[in-house]
Amino acid sequence: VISLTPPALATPTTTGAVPATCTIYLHGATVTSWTVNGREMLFLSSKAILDGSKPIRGGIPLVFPQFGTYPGAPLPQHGFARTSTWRVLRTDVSPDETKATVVFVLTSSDLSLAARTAWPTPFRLEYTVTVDAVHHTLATDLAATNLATTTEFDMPFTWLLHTYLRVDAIEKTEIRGLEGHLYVNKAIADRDPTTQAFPALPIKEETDRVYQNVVPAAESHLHVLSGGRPAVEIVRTHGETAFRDVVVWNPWVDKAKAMADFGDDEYRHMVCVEVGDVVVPNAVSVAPGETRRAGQVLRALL
Ligand code: TA6
Repeated sequence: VISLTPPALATPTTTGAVPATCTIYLHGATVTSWTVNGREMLFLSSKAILDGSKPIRGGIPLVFPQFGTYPGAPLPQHGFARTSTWRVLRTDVSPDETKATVVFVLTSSDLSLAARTAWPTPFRLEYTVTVDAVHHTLATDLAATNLATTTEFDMPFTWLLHTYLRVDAIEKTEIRGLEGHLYVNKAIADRDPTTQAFPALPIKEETDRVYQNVVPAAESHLHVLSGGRPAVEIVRTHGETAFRDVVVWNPWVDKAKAMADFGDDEYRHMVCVEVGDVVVPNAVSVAPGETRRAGQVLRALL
């Protein structure tokens, strides 16, 4: 387990809280905690399994090289990144000591035999986590490199940051920034794409919406408001290779009860707002020797 705390601001403030901390498990390189002035910004289930035997239920699980699953898929649901043991490449602290960074790496040789058999393409995945105690941000960036040397091995994949945000109360939560975008709600039988007409998306039932081509633009950052006040802004990074799709998920009552690693009433204190490239038209393909970068910056709006 890696703990990141920018040294310059590692001493508790007058409120007794440290401005910024972040905890990451080598299992899945899963961020499990990000605190800002002592306030936990991410949701981690009280029943999350942290021993490496299952994906961690909460924080920011990494989805790669496959979002979801389909009949006969050789890979498990959401791929192998979130259940592999990553390695720490390096840690850095900014000269002014207000930012702390850790870089993780996962390559084909780190995979289980099953995963390598299911996905034989030689690859290198780097994951950079930076906590900034001055700007109250957590940046998480992925870089996928195709290590194949012969030309016929392009590397197609879908990927996503499966961010579990903590909210005071789901009934007072809304997500902004998805107005006018096309989505499919996987939680209902009708899979016809629909356009969201309203500026705010409240969460009042099981929700599993896949918004496609929510192209990031300056004014289209995503905002999660909790209790009527802004809580977190999600900014997608890396310009023209920025993540294009957004998934919003809350299991609600029945699905919450059906998950062993999720408390029955915990759906009231979380919402997943996940940025990625997940719909078939947005699947990424990286040529041998090439690298694709995408990421997000979460900003706590105090
Ligand atoms: O967040 C979107 C989603 O694909 C949902 O359909 C739900 O399955 C969720 O991921 C959690 O998946 P998991 O495999 O972590 O239980």
